[in-house]
Amino acid sequence: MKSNDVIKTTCPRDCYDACGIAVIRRNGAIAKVLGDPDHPVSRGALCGKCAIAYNGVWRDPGLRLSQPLKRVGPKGSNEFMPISWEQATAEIAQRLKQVIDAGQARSILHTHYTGTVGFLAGWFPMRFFNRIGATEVDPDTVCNKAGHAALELVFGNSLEGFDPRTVRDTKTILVWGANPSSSAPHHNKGWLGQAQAAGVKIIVVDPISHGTARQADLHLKLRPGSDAVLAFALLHVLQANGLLDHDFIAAHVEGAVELMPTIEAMSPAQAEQLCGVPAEQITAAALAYGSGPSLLWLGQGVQRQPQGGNIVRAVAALVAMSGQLGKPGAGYLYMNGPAIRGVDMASLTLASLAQNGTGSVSHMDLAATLEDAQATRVFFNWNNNPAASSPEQVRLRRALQREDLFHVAVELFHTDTTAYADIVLPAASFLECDDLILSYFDLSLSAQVKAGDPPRQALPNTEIFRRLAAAMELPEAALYETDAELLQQLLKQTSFAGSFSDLAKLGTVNLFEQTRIQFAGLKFATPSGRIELASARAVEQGLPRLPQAQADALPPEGSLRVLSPASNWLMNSSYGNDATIQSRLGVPTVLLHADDALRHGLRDGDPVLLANEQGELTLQVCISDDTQSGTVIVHKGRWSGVNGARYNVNALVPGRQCDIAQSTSVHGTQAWLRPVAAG
Ligand SMILES: Nc1nc2c(c(=O)[nH]1)N[C@H]1C(S)=C(S)[C@@H](COP(=O)(O)OP(=O)(O)OC[C@H]3O[C@@H](n4cnc5c(=O)[nH]c(N)nc54)[C@H](O)[C@@H]3O)O[C@H]1N2
Ligand SMILES: Nc1nc2c(c(=O)[nH]1)N[C@H]1C(S)=C(S)[C@@H](COP(=O)(O)OP(=O)(O)OC[C@H]3O[C@@H](n4cnc5c(=O)[nH]c(N)nc54)[C@H](O)[C@@H]3O)O[C@H]1N2
Ligand code: SF4
Ligand SMILES: [Mo]
Repeated sequence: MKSNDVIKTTCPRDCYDACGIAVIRRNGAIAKVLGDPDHPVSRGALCGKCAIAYNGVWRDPGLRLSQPLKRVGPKGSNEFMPISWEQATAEIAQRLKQVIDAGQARSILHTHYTGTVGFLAGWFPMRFFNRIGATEVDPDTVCNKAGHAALELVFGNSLEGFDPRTVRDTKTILVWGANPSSSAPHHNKGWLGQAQAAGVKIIVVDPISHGTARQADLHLKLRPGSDAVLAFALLHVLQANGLLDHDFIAAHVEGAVELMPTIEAMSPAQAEQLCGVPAEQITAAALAYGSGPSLLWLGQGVQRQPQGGNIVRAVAALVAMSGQLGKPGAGYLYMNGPAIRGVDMASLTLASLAQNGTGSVSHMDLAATLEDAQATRVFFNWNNNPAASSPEQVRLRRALQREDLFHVAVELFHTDTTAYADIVLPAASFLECDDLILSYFDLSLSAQVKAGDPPRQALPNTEIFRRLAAAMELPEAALYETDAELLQQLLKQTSFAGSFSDLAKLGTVNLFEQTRIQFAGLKFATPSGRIELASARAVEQGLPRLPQAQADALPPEGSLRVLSPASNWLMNSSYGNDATIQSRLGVPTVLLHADDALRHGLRDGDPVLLANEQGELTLQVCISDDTQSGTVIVHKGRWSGVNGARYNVNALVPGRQCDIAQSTSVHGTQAWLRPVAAG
């Protein structure tokens, strides 16, 4: 008789924590998915949502897709019949060839994103799309592109963050527009909690009183979209108190002198008017941050504002002019990317396979692009659920009903998006294939290890795209490399000396023995080689040369700002089909400040319509001081058909681009409240 055994693997969600997982197997089958007690981050516990989902929906044979399906009912009806892999790949290949042979390869559109951040399952399929010359819906435009583009302008690199271990030399941590209590629960309790216990001062800048903000030493609860004003006021206090680092500025910063008049004009009292944060809190935060050494955790929520690029450039000025960079205990983190660990993404995605180039569109234009019969003849979605996650939800779902659109979905589950597909291909989950995970918070490398078999005919993303390449008779060997070969090649690029099976035994390794200093040589990949607060490249992009001290106007009378941040119980839209998660979530709510509730004559538990020119949602009022007057919260990621909801908050979100890189401005959404009609 076989005994129990344990497989160490890694959570591949798009999450700062990258938890180590222990899969308990009984007779070779997965019995339980738990946190790895030996893992430095998870320390034996997964977050609540994954503990439920990995032992629920993720392994529920009744809910997982287990064979290729072909649509038999009208688009959106969710009526399918099973077909073989051969039939599915042959039909897809035939349609793709038709389009490519007609010189219309660019009208093959594909979306992909956060289903998994595994290197193979997340990026190998790009080889196929590059080879056929398809158009990619730029994934980051729905999430974090503005921040990347702005940091790229200023520092020449957005993918080099602080090494979290440097915190031992830190006095203050500024958490700006991130919500670790929800998006990084282990680092919230572990890294941040331990730092605070050791005397590090934690300051949070966020319009919402989330868990991390409530635990912080100081919470600057600013108005949404007013961050640039706050950043300039903090600089004002530094200037007034001799805390600007003039030596650092002289040696490494472009544009500081040009910014001085704006800094001098933005007193804390003036900023209080514009961003709603009491002047004395601004002063206290500036003195703590400026004294340093200080770390800045620059989150992804803040740059989803209409002026997200300007905000990030203004906050970057705070880092640069206070000299909080290039020394122990200082730095900022947006993300730690693969390149620091030696991994060359381009070697995996092979853009060089594109013989006639490829195309790219923003997620903000997805609905319009899908509507256009010339622009989109074929649509693929893989690792992505755009009918739940992307803006203009009503319009987007209508576009997906186009009878002449050939739509292929590669998924684990029937989702809001697969409902419209012509062919659905069943994918293996992370528990069912090997992969590599690189945390974007620290500098580790982790193995994702196969712990069980996929349901019936489901296959890993990599194998699905190898089969599609074969059905299309594409000749390039790179399209057929095996997972084992890919893993070996990637590992070779890192400083890890062993094989994949060596890494699998360890689970996670840190690739740097010593704490790494961010931008240690103070060399920046900008045209000047310096930190560019004044940026000629910004001007070329139609942006101001310098960050501006501006705040968004308040919503017009009768309107409210709608923030749609992450829920503790969902990972984007993932897990929304798990029954236990659904009971934790309860009915869809709108969190409303007591002042707004009073103004609208609403009480806790009342049903209400939240509407704008995009659409409307029926929600239950939840009066909460998490939010502030003028701003409501509707969490992202709900599924249709659950608790009576037809749409989620993205039915209210326009496809408006923010000020940079065609990125999302989801947190600039405005809507109004209406009573639900009686009867
Ligand atoms: N209103 C509002 N909307 C938002 C946001 C917001 O703040 N507010 N945030 C945005 C952000 S930050 C992001 S990143 C996007 C994310 O949007 P999405 O990328 O759509 O994320 P998910 O909703 O989790 O969908 C991922 C899908 O991949 C599937 N999947 C998981 N593993 C695999 C696999 O191995 N193979 C395949 N083929 N599929 C797999 C899952 O079942 C799931 O349906 O949403 C954005 N949408
Ligand atoms: N539980 C859970 N965890 C997740 C996800 C999830 O859906 N659920 N999604 C994952 C993904 S894809 C991502 S990208 C990461 C992102 O994780 P984070 O970087 O933590 O970013 P968000 O959680 O999107 O937003 C953080 C905060 O931005 C704030 N914010 C909104 N507008 C403003 C503003 O104008 N100014 C300031 N200062 N703050 C503002 C919101 O109130 C929110 O508290 O989280 C990941 N982790
Ligand atoms: S989603 Fe994040 S917190 Fe939850 S188990 Fe995965 S890595 Fe850990
Ligand atoms: Mo994201």
